[in-house]
Order: sequence, then structure tokens, then C-alpha cells
Amino acid sequence: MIENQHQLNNSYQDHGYFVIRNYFSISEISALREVVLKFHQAWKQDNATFYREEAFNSSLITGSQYLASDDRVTLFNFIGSKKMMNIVDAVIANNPAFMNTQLFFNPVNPQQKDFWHRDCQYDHDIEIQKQVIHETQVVHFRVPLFDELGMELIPGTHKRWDSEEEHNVRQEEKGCESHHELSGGKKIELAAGDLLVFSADMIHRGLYGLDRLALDILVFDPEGDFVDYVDNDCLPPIGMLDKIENPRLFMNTLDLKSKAELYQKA
Ligand SMILES: O=C(O)CCC(=O)C(=O)O
Repeated sequence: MIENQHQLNNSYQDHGYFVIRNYFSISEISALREVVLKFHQAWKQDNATFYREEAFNSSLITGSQYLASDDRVTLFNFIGSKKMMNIVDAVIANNPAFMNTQLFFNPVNPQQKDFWHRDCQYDHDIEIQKQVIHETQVVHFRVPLFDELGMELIPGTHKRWDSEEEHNVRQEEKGCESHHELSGGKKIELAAGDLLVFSADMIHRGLYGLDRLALDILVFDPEGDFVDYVDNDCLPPIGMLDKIENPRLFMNTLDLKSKAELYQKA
């Protein structure tokens, strides 16, 4: 591991996140933005009611439903690029695997408020959440495509359980609501070109405002039991792999998928 990767890993282990300013060039971001906007337009049309009433994100950006093959290749090349993999490898040293992508935007309804959560709360009840935060966690690599207010995170909560204040807000108990201010919150404003890396299970919220459109790339450590969360359609089909310069991140997921299938058949 190169020295800088050590430092990034230490920051991630200690705080649950780090940000690299101006990591991507203007031309890298504008090429990515062009493809992602195609997806976003098509997705909005197809999900008009959901978009208008409650949506704040979409997923499966690399899937085949809204993008043509050459645009998917552009995305896979960005995600798997050496530049991105230098950072992915700093956080997950052994065989990091691609899980999915999500696109975060502002909800149409101005009454909809940004809300604190841990991603694991949507899969597990409280007692299991207390355990899983001590296990391997999914990592988000957020690539803002426009300048945005960014994210608010509670440093250290990837490794520790909620304070009473955090619990009441996140779970909406004792009169609290999930958009209320939390005293430990750290706001991280982001500009197009920055890269924010954070643990999915730390307490966090996206901050709505400006023209936000952020591509989150979700990656997991094969030590964790996450392969069942991967939708086959967001992976490159076999015939596309030779068009991807560095397909390692996707190959790792495909390997895990085929091992899981063999295991199920046995
Ligand atoms: O940006 C948002 O609206 C929320 C982001 C988030 O919760 C996530 O990336 O897990």
C-alpha cells in the first residue's frame, strides 16, 4: 500500500469518512455528467409519479434499462478506473467488490426534509444494527456532479452505537423527528470534482439544496455477506468486460456471484 493510501485508510478507520478535494478533473466530471444526465432524464420520465411525490434517489445507474451499451461502458470505465481503484483499495484492501450505484437529487416536494439514518436500519432491527456496525460495512464513494451542500455525518459512528439524542432523532422517538439537528453533525460541503468516501452504516444525511446530483458508487468487502444485494443487471455482461480497461471490481463481484450460485446448487 502506498503511503497516501495508509493515511486514507487511517482516516476512514478513525472517523468513518474522508474527502479528497478536486480529485477529478473538469473533463472527467463533464463526461460522467453527460451519461448520468441521460439516465436521470429517462428515469424521471419513467417514474414520473414517484419522482414528483417522494423520490430523492434512483439506483442501478449502470443497468441496461435506461442506458445504451456504450454509455454503460463509460460508467464502468469511470468506476473501475485506476484513479478510483486507488481510493477503493485504500479502504478495502482485499478483493473489493462492486455492489451498485445510486443517484441522489433534490426531492421535488420542498416539504420533504433531509433525514438522519444508518443504511443498515432498513434491513435490521435495533439489536441486529448494534451488532452489524461492528462488522464489515458497505462503503459509499460519492462523486458530486454539481456543487452541492453535501452530506452531514457524525464522525466515529461507524464504530459506535447511538447516543440517546442520536437514537431518538434517527428512530423518531420521544417527540423527535429524523430531520432535527444533531449536536455532533459535521457538514461537508462538496464541489463537482471532489470525492467523499463514507461508511454506509455511520449516522448520516444528505443535505438537500443547490442543484445536487451525486453519483454514489457502493463497494463491499467480500468478508461481508453482501453478494445477495447485487442485482445482476447492474454488472457488465460477459461480452462487455473486454471493453472495460480495469474490470477487477466487477470481476470480483461476478466471482462471488458464481460461488454463491454453486453453493446454492450443492
Ligand atoms: O444524499 C442523500 O440524500 C442521502 C445519502 C445517503 O443516505 C446514502 O448515500 O446512503
